[in-house]
Amino acid sequence: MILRFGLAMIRAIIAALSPAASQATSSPGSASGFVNNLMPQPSQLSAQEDTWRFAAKRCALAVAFLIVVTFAGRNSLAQANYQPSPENLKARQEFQNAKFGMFIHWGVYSVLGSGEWVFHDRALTVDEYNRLPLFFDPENFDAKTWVALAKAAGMKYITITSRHHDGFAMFNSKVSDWNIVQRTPYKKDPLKILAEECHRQGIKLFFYYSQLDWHNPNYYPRGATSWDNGRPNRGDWNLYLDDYMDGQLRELLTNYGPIGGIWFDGMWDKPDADWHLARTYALIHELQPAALIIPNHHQSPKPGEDVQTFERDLPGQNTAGFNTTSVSNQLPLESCDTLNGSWGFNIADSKYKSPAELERRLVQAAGNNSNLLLNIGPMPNGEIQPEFVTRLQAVGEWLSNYGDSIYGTRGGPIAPGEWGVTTQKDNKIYVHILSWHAPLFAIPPIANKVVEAHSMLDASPVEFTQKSDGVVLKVPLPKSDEVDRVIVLTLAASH
Ligand code: FHN
Repeated sequence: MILRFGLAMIRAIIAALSPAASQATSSPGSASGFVNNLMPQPSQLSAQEDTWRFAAKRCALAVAFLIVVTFAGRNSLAQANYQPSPENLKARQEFQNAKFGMFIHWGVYSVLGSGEWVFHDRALTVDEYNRLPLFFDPENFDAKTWVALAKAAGMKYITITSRHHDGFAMFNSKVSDWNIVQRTPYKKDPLKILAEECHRQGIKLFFYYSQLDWHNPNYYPRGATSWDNGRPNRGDWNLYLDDYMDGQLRELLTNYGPIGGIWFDGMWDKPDADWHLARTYALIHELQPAALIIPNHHQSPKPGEDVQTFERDLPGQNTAGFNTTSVSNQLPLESCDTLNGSWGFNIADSKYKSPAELERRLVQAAGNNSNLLLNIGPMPNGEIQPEFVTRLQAVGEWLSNYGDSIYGTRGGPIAPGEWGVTTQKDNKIYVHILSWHAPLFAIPPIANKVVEAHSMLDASPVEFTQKSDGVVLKVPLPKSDEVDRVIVLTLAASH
């Protein structure tokens, strides 16, 4: 619309500046006279008038072009000139303080126990996939147990798939009947139940929302992951974004109380498409200013986004091949990973990470100034498999001793390395030693004077010497099952 408006403006300005136009309005004459007036002969204009009009026309064109570029860019790219509201800035701080979240991939795909990409991986048709919801009846789903488990693990927020790439809404959506209430024997809205329980237990709830859709015909032109699954070779992209997607987002942001934010995924399927981000981001920030927009598009952050997230890697790393962009020093950071190797329930995946690996991962995330969002894929009956439960509980136990060195901290003053990381909070630096082999441990210089050092394990004092070229800590060798030796350094107040 803005583009059309801009073009109309250009036309109007040119017409207004055209000598023919002024002549035409001053002496309209007959129809044929009007046409003639639009095409004045060069001889009719003085050279001076000609130059002036040419310059004015160029100037008007430049102004109109600027209007078009400014507004069209705003519409098609992202929420330009976005100024986060005070509520949003506060929510960002709280998000950073939270440090540890539970990621949940749960959908009708869980029935097949083959992960959330099974629709695509088996190249099923839409008609075939439509049968799946008929078998989804999570009779043992108990929101209280899920939220209690997150809390026992020391997690402070939950991010759950409101819909994945199959487009199936795991909530009561009026926008389409492709949803859990209308298509499954369960007939209830688990997100509503979960949201209420999260509010009761003081856990923030975020909704994962896939922009990529393998089911809706209006997701057209289709993207890189498409296959011939029986959808027609036509569709209305604008309808998909503005009516369907924004309609569902409006539901998620109005029917579930205050939510933590929206975790977007799937833009990478059509990286060059116009996703109407300005519109969608503005809608979210308007409905809930404190809701954080967390896009997993694997690109640099765009205006309107509130958190930069990294898939299967810490910020700045790229072992998984997703994270090629630089790390923002403005936005809160998050890194997501799986507890075994899968996102959605995978019956054949037993590659569970040990509690020690998970704890290490959490420490490394915190030392890299990032949150860790750790994924589990519940089973189709609504239960969380015991292999996940025991590991999460073990991490929670570890956090009950070491939480002070994680929650509410930011990345510390020393660059993370193979040896470990530092975190910091107020006048404390937490030195997390993840690997050491000698009784003395040296770290680079710290600006403030260290006035005290102790081990978090048993509060025993740690001997240290601080010189201009660094701090040396005397650290007894680790116990065989020790994951992280945390030395707390207390700093003198700076003058
Ligand atoms: O394709 C998805 C995948 O299924 C999963 O949801 C992860 C979570 O970060 N994101 C996508 C891949 O980037």
